[in-house]
Amino acid sequence: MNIGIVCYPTFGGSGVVATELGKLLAIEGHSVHFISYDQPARLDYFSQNLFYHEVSVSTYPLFQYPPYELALTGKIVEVVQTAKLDVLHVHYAIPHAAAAIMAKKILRDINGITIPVITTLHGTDITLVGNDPNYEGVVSYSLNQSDAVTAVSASLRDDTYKYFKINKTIEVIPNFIDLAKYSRQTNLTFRNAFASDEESILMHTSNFRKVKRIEDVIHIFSAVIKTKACKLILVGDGPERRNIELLCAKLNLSNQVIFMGKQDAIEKLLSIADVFIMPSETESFGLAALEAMACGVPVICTNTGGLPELNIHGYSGYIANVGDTDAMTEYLLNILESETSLAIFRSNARQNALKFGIEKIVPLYESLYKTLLLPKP
Ligand code: GMT
Repeated sequence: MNIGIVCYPTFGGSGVVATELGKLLAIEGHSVHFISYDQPARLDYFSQNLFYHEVSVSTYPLFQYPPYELALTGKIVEVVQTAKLDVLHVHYAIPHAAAAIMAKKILRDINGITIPVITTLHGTDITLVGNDPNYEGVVSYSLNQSDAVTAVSASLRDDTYKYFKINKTIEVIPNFIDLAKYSRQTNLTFRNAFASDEESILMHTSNFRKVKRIEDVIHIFSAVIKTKACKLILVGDGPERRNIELLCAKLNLSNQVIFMGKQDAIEKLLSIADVFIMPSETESFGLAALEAMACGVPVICTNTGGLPELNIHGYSGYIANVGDTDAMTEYLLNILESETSLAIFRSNARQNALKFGIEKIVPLYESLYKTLLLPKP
């Protein structure tokens, strides 16, 4: 098949999922054409089956807001024809679904070409951004006009039905992970560069947006170190980073909290962590938590969105109410109570991640593409 994938090129979850999906489809022999405004961050190697088409937006003094969506629509129309795409898979509804639907109609009306469009919803496109009254009508229309819509968790599917007027079935296809790449790689020298043998390592990775509630990570850490010697490693960058640095300074934690910034080899860092903390306000799936579990790191998270579909309370980690840092502190200390307890949680975390192996989930997308290619009865 010739498959077009539209995504954000950044380190954010939807871009990562789209890129990893495309890479595996290419390994299986499909030709995969990425369409984005920059080279996707995880598109980090050459393959004869992988192609990248850049969307460039021309500026003009009149444009306070350069028309990215139109440039994207034009690029989709072009790539569908030149690469003879069989299907177009767009990740994140805004503005990708709307651009894809406009391109689909142009191709049908002007070029006589039919291109099936699959829209995959990732989370904030529905829960934070999408239900803004300015977008709601366009998002509902674009989803209803898509040939198939998928959501990365049952919770996100239900939220979509709640916030939008959707008249079609939304299929749940959870996110996935490459279990060979994401597995614990013990490296004591690397670990000792961050913490002594007596200290545990707590970790959080994110794009440092408000929705991640990183201040809760800091409050949990400051409570945990009263009982257990620990270091906290924060990976990623974003708008909240400065506030969090200031909070650490205020609480006198600057020497125990390490800010790593954006990192590529996240599996190496996760491999030295003992517990992963994700206290998000909302989280449709929590790919970062899955990456941690695959590396054998138990997860403390909130009971929001799709997280309870991913983390099993008392098995692969613990789940608490949003903002309940006392409960999260208690659960975390419970995991770290003894070497035996930590070893059990570690092993359970990895075991739980096995359900989301890339080789189990990617065929679900492939069979969805195939259904859309069948002639309509
Ligand atoms: O909020 C982010 O972390 C980025 C955002 C994205 O689309 O890039 O993540 C969303 O999609 C990820 C991949 O499906 C999910 O794992 C995240 O849970 C989801 N984020 C939220 O719902 C806040």
